[in-house]
Order: sequence, then structure tokens, then C-alpha cells
Amino acid sequence: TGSNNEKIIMSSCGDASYPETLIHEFVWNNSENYPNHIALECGINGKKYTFAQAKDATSYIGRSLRNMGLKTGDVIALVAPNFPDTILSCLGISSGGFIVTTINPMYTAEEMMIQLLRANAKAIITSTSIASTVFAAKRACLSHETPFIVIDDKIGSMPDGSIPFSDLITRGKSLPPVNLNRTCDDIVALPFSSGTTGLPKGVMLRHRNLVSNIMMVQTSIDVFQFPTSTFQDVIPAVLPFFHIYGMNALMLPRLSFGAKIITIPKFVPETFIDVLDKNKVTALFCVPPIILFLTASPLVKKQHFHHVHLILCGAAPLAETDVDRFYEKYNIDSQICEFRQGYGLTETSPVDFIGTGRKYSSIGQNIASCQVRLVDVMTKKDISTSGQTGELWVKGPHVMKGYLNDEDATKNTLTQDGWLKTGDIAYFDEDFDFYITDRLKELIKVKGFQVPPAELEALLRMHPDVEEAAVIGIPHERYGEVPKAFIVVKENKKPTEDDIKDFIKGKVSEYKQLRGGITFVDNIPKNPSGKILRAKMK
Ligand code: AYL
Repeated sequence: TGSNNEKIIMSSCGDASYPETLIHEFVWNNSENYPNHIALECGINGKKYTFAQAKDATSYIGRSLRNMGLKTGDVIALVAPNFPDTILSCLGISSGGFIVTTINPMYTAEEMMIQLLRANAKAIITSTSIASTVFAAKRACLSHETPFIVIDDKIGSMPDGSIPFSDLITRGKSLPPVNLNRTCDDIVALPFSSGTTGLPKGVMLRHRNLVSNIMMVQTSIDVFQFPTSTFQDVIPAVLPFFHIYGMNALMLPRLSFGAKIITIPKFVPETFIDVLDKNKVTALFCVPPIILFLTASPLVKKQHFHHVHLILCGAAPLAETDVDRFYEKYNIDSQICEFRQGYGLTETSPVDFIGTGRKYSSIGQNIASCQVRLVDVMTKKDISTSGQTGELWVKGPHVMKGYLNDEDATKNTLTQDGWLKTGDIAYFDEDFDFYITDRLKELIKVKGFQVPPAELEALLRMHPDVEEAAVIGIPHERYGEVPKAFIVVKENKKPTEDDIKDFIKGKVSEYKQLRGGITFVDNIPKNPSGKILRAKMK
């Protein structure tokens, strides 16, 4: 129990210790023990890097970026599907003393522009298959001289004036090492999240946030008897690296413990199965739709799980029955191929809870160094009884510095004494295992991806026939949730559902489309200050 009637739930794992190192140093820390092991391999074309090669390449990339005139703390946008070179870019940006803002490669040029501008990007790294879209975004909003670096992914070509990514590595070899003027308290990553309300915002994550979270998880997996993670792990990476789950729950921690990462640029069932066929995969990092795929697809066979000791699922709610079905179908020993959930947010680098292995629908318990409070939504008082729901608050060394250039949003999310309000509703049971029951915040999660309703509402209001619009998430069998719009039309206007859908189509990416449909209404319920009453709409 803390001051002011705070009822703090400490981690049963105690505190995690972590080194005061920068994230790229941390990731390659153990690599001298296995320099010739494969660190990265492309699941499509087989391109490989050993740990020694990957470590050196990271450093050369940092030097080359410096040599382009970029300065300490500049933001570099990384807009690429999962490739070995995407990982090297990410770490290279850190080793050059820069900040990486990861942009969803499936975005439209319009969506990319918004992030490039908000993040104040000074350079772009992308890949050939999406280069023309990214280039259009660049041309529309950044200066002509902005370095445009392109990974050759064997699809598409490089726009005029591009710098081939491979040049960064070859040229960097002859450049002097970067004299890094950075500490653990400096920002290194700027992923975007809409948080509890409004449009996507830059989440300022420090080196310390990323490194501490990796060690917080590592310290806890012993206590929760998680299947061990070792340098012999072989892990397919289909979850995108631009999202914090792919970045700091999969790529960076697994590499730092010596695993081999097999990159998959896009979830195509045949590609995924091909990777499972060709490799002795030891762990699977999933979102709920992938669990459904593993259970339902006729392509998936029991033998694919022969070496798998961990299936981790996070980023969206998962039903216990989905896990039961998986085990029933393949008749696999759940003690050998273990299933666990993870829970967290971009704002917490991201992991706060991991499953304890007892109940599949539970997110488990708070990990080492992660303090928790459950705050009653009505009374604002802390809850200390099992079964009672409240908003989940978390605190620890993994909590973001704040939202970039958005003091209001930061103040509304982070209390003065460092508590982060997650916007999720939870309770704990008699074993102190936690369950997420609802979302207080307006965020919609489609296949685990963030869809901020405010973004769709702003777009809908730009339609000439639309007076007012409100967007909420409705349940969807395969995607978890999908966006649905309520629209008030202007006088004498009669747009059809398809008119509106077509208007949205080219403007936002595929997963943000209004799959939940559109309902035309006479008014949208709002509170006196004009805030949409979403709970009422649902
Ligand atoms: P963001 N169950 C239910 N909802 C979840 C879960 C879960 N296991 N995990 C995340 N969410 C929701 O920023 C929740 O509403 O980061 C939360 O506030 O895209 C929101 O997603 C955050 O969305 C891991 C592996 C965390 C993955 C993650 C996901 C981070 C998602 C820990 O071990």
C-alpha cells in the first residue's frame, strides 16, 4: 500500500536489474559467444547474416547515416516490411545516435505523410516493393534533399535519386566509428499510437525503456516457468517490426539472447507454412487471428509444432476456447508446447503482464519491476479485492517519456508520479491472475492493429454529404473487431453506403476500412462537452 490510499500491486517477481547500455549495444552484448551463428535470415529469399556480420553491419549503417549529414537525435523513418535489412536498419539508426520512427508499410501515401511530418523525419529507409508510395509521400511533404534509402527486396525498383541500402554497409566500412553522445535517457524509438483518445501520436521511448522491458520479461520468465528462451531458438517473425510487439517483444529481445530470426514480409499462408516446413521452429509469436489460422488451416500439420515449446499471443483479446481447440485438433502436450498470453501497450515498451500458464484467457501477472493499480472508474478509488473491475494503471522503468509534442495527451495519460493509465478494464482472480474485460479508451483493434476512430471520423467529415460521423468497433469473428460508422447526412443529401466506403477506400489502409458497415442516423449521442458517447452507441 502506498500513500493517498494507493493500493499498489507489486510484481511477485521482484525487481529486474538491467544494464545502463544503449539498445544496440545491449542487443549485440552476447554475440561474441556465437559470432558465426545465423542471426537473421529472410524467409523468402534466404538472405542471411551471422551475428558477427549483423553486428558489424549495424555499426557501418550508423556511420554512413552520420556521413550523410544527419545529426544526433534526428528522426529517421523506417518504412519497410520484415526483412533482415529492416532489423539492421533499426539497430543501425540507434548506433548512429538517431531516433527511429517506424511506419506501417501497408499505409497509403497520405497516412505516411502525416507520420513523416509529425515525427519531423530527416531521412527515410524503405524497400523497393513499396518505394513508389513512400516516395510520393516524401515528395509531398519533405525537402528534396532528404536522404531516401532503399532496401532491394527484389520486387519493384528504386526511384531516381535513391541510395541503395547495401551502399550504407559497404561505404560505412571505411568510415570512422561514430562518437556517440547518447545516454540511456535519450529517446531511440518513436512508434505511433493513438493512446486513449484522438489521432496517432509519437510515443517517445528511451534506450532505458527498451532495455529494461527486455530484462523485466527475462527476469519474470523463470518465476512464471515460461518455456526457456535460449540461443538455440529459431523464431519466424511475421508480426511486423514497425509495431512494438514485433520490435521489442520479438526482434530485439530474441536477438539479444542469440535466437535466429526468420523474417516474413507479409502473412501469406503458403509462405508461413514454407518457413515452418524448412526450419525447426522453437517459438511462435502470434496475435489472435494467427491462432485461429493455426487451428483452422488445412495446411498446418502436427509436425509443424514438433520443436515448438512456446506459443505467445498478445495485442488483442483471446478466447480460452480458441486455445482449447488448438490442443484438441493436434493432440499436442500442453506441457511441452506451452501457450501463454502477453499484455502490454506501445506506451510501455510494450510488456506489462505475461501468462503464468494456469489459465489461457488470463493475461497472467505483472512482470518484474512493473507496478500495478486497478482504479475504480466511478469512485476513482483503488481496488484490492478479486473479481472487481477497474482501469489498469502501470508504472516502471519501461513507461514512455510521453507523447511527442503533445503535452495534453501526455498529461491525460501519465500522472505526475509516473502512473500510466492504460485505458483497459481488468480484474484479478483469487490467484492474482489478471483478465482484460473491456476497453475504456476509444481505440479499435483490427487483427491486433490500432485503428483510431478519430482518424476515420475526421476523414468521413471531409465527405461533402456528411454532417457528423462517429466510429466504433464491433466484434468480428476473424479480425477481433472491425470499424463501423454512424453518419448524420447534410440536409437533402442521400449518399449510399458504397459512396461513403469508396470515399474512404484510397485514403486509409486496408485494415482500417469500414468492414462493420455504415448506419445512417438522425443524431449522434454526445455529452454536454461534445464528446461522442461511444458506450451508448455500442
Ligand atoms: P498497442 N488481451 C487483450 N487486449 C490486449 C492484449 C491482451 N493480451 N494485449 C494488448 N491488448 C490491447 O499499443 C489493450 O487494449 O500494443 C492495450 O491497451 O498496439 C492495447 O492492445 C495496446 O495496443 C506482449 C506482446 C504486449 C504483445 C503486446 C502488444 C502490444 C500492443 C505484450 O508480450
